[in-house]
Amino acid sequence: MNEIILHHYPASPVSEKVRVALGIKKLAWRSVEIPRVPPKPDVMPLSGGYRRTPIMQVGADIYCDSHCILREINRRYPKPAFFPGESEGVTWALGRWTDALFDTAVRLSMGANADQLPDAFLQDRGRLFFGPTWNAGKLKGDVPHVASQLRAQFAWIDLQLGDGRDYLPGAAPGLFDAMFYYLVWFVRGRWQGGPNLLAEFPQIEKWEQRVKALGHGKPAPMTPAEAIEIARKNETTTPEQADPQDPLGLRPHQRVGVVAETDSGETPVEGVIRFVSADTIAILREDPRVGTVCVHFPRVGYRVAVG
Ligand SMILES: N[C@@H](CCC(=O)N[C@@H](CS)C(=O)NCC(=O)O)C(=O)O
Repeated sequence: MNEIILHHYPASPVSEKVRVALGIKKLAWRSVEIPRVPPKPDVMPLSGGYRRTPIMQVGADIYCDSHCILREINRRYPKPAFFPGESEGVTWALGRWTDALFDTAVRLSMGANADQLPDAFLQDRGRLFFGPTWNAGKLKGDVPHVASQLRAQFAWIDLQLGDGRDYLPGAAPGLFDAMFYYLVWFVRGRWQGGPNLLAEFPQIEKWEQRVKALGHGKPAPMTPAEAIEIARKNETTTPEQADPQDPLGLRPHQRVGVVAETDSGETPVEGVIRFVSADTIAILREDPRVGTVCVHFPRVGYRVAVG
């Protein structure tokens, strides 16, 4: 049972990053559609409370956050390369930049659409992305400023593509394409000013078509019940691993809680450490519907609390 199962919904931009990455790897995968807002009753037994999208499942291993997902896809399927031209380190670093730019794009889209968005969605995302003191009026007033931030940073990529390369890493597509494409996809589709802003960047627009043509690999639908059954029937394939250099002194069998290091009001996921490294932490947890699952998180951007 080594199938990749992606828990996502079509309109999710971060899922689009992962779908394009699956396209670059030309992979077959299973697609479980999940709700856009909580409650997510068929996701929580798998993730232990992590509520963001997307989540990847392989058997009884659950991967939270696109960075963890992309690392795992690359570990399982090294070819075709995510990093043509040996640019792996810098690509992960650029992923942090595109994450920050995603927050900028969300600010723009929510500010511009605040009056049209369903209230439940607006309240949920406002709290999640902008913290407990967020304010729709301020978001609306900030739209021109935020557009100026996005425009200047998109211009860097247009400039880079201007040297004649077909893809961001060079002649062949790579992970950096997926990491920037989802922003273009989001800005074009979810902000009225998007098409106009993008029209300023002819190199980005030509590249956008090339990346779109890479596709999403081969998705086939799966029901949430099937995914839960797969988790229940399988055992984790993650080995126990310690890291003697870990700055927090984390070690296997310790009970911990893991949560995104933002003021987003998310619940820590609790469990017992199975695997710890500089990049990843994986914890074992139990749930009556799925038995024991191993939930993986990136270290960067996540806080681990012992006890
Ligand atoms: N750092 C996370 C961010 C994921 C994220 O914010 N995703 C959005 C959707 S694109 C989300 O979770 N929205 C709330 C939800 O789906 O419940 C990652 O890279 O996966």
